[in-house]
Amino acid sequence: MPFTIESARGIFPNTLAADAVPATIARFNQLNAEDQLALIWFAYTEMGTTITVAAPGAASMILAEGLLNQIKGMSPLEQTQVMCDLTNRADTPICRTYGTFTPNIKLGFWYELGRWMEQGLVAPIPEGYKLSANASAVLQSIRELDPGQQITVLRNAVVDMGYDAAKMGTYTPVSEPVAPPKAMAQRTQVTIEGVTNPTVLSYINNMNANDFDAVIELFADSGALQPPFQRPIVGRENVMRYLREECQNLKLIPERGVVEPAEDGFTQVKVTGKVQTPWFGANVGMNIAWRFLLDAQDKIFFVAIDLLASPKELVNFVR
Ligand code: 45D
Repeated sequence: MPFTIESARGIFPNTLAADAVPATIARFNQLNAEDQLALIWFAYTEMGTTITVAAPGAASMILAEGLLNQIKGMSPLEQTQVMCDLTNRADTPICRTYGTFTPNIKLGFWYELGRWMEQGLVAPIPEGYKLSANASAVLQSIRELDPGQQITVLRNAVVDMGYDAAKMGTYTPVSEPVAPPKAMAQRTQVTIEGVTNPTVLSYINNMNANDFDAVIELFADSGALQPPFQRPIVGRENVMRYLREECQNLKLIPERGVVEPAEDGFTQVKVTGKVQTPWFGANVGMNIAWRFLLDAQDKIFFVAIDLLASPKELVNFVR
């Protein structure tokens, strides 16, 4: 039977993803808005003592500026209400605007609000706020995750806030401008122990160069990319939009992999290694697997990116 996107998702089924991340988010979502806000505040400030977040690029700040200034001009009570609305995904003008932001703009928005909360320009989490027992338990679970999983929980919490853009009909997403790809002289070439497949190498090298035109050429027309804990993004046009909106300035550091024939002349390749996000740079190396399914023409029919459960998974090539 020929592969479908659905069946392709099951290649290398023994890959253990960090299920603690969606499990923690599900528990977080059960909490009331005050607890959610205070919990993120505590998690973020505790994290900040060991790993620092890089200031967002000027572009994402400018794009969030309108909302930020509107909030800065409010009374403390109104400011708290806006933050609760965002957390509750309420249907308000501010929540709708936030909903049009791509993840990096949402993160930049909260980065700035967090600084203003520290400086007293925006209503802080009340001094001595006591988390509920459930919220304390969720915070404790977050403390026990590895840094790559912690930052994924925080990112997902931020991405989920605001009014759900899927309910908005047509809208223009607010996203950072796409920087030109790296100059040829500045590009790096990776080597992957056990993998010489040119499509896979080219995928990694072009991602690292922000050369999304070259990356998309590697995909089959109806090819798909599945980000961690998400449904596959299907088709070149959709994948290209995702690359431009969410994948700038990542650093992919593959280490090793396996290449095997699959049905219908397809090839399956699993690569493991680290990925760094521009938000944390070399401070946080996420343990990642790429599970590629290449068609007979060596085009990417499917690639899943998994956040791995533990560093042990970096050497797990059991099928
Ligand atoms: O609510 O090959 C306050 C793909 C309190 C592409 C706050 C990839 C109140 C293909 C503290 C103010 C992309 C899939 C909030 C590879 C409150 C590909 C603020 C993988 C919210 C490899 C909180 C890429 C703040 C990966 C400011 C895996 C939180 C990328 C900030 C992963 C959190 C990137 C930040 C991750 C989190 C980035 C900045 C996980 C950033 C996380």
